[in-house]
Amino acid sequence: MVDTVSVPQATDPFAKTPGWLDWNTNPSRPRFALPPGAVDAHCHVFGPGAQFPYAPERKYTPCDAPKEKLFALRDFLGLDKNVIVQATCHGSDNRALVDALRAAKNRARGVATVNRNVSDAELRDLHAAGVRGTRFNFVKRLADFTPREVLLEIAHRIAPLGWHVVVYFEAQDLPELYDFFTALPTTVVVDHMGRPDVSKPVDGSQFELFVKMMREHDNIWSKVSCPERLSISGPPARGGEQNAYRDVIPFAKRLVDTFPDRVLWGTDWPHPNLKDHMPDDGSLVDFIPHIATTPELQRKLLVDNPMRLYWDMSDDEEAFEDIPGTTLFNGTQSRQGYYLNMFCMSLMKDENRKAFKGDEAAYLETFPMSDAQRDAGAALARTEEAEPARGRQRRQWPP
Ligand code: 0GY
Repeated sequence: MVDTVSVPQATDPFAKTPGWLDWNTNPSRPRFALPPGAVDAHCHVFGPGAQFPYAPERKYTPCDAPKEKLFALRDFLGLDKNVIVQATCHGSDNRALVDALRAAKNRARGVATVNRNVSDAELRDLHAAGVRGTRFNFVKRLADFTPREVLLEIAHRIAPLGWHVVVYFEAQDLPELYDFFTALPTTVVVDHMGRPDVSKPVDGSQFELFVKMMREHDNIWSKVSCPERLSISGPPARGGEQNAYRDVIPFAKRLVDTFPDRVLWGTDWPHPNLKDHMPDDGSLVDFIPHIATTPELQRKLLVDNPMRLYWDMSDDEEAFEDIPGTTLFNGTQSRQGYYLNMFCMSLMKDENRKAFKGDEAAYLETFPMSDAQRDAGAALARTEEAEPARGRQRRQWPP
């Protein structure tokens, strides 16, 4: 007879919220060809909980959605970059976000959650990792109330870094939040169009208030994201569905048409807290041409606007008269070139050059490239890889 010893089952500290829907592991390949350099400007990473524990104060426990899966989706859909937004399940512990940003090597930027106790050094570290904004959440099921004066204090702390504030709220709360949002000292980016009730008319009083806020305050931007959360009529974007979420189109299209330079788009992967279906991310990409109907609007929505806001770059494509055979750079590339030149000049010192030649990795450990230099190197390398014709235009000579 064999003795049996009963071993207590380890309980999972991060058991998912009952009814939780996991992200789609089998998205369709989009039919819409994204422009080169397209940015998913709203997505999240969750955990993994064993490495980056979920916050004790969280209102839900998600499935893990680690950075590797996010980057795989980015590549599969034909996106170039991500803006990763700190999700409430991680509270103000930004470690999972920072880890993903560092791993993305300039192909991601972040929006963190910070509280009033954050130190200047912590803010600087977040900035160095790629954070460019902080998020204020007014959706009651997601976050506890924070007094307005505390949020305003935080906004003033982050403003000198050039960061913006992302706000998440529901349309019925806008009248009460309006004065607070319009008094913020930074660019303000609204998540998911302020969550309008899309059963109401697109020119009805609720959405008009949102449009008025954007019209009268040119520091306010909107993400035209999350049709899967807003749609009432559907049909849901399952398995390559091409006509998904028709009732959301007039709202998103109105914002793209009216404010083409202040709109952003994102997948919202891994789609927290959805209740009845998990969208096919490929179909979400196919939603884009319904709301941004020309190549110019698509380029602004997906490339120019997020690059300006998150990668500190203009899209100045002006070509200059030049010496025969030299490479023409636009404004962005000139700035990148400048940073790289500065790095190269540091190597004019003999001892630096010897050290660099001897052991490049060790040299970069001792004299790390600044953020701007690293960004510039990575961006130029990618431009070359992705679109050689646009990145470097050889001038014809004679003309
Ligand atoms: C979204 C939407 C939601 C959740 C969060 O941070 C979050 O937990 O943003 C939601 O439940 O509506 O943008 O991901």
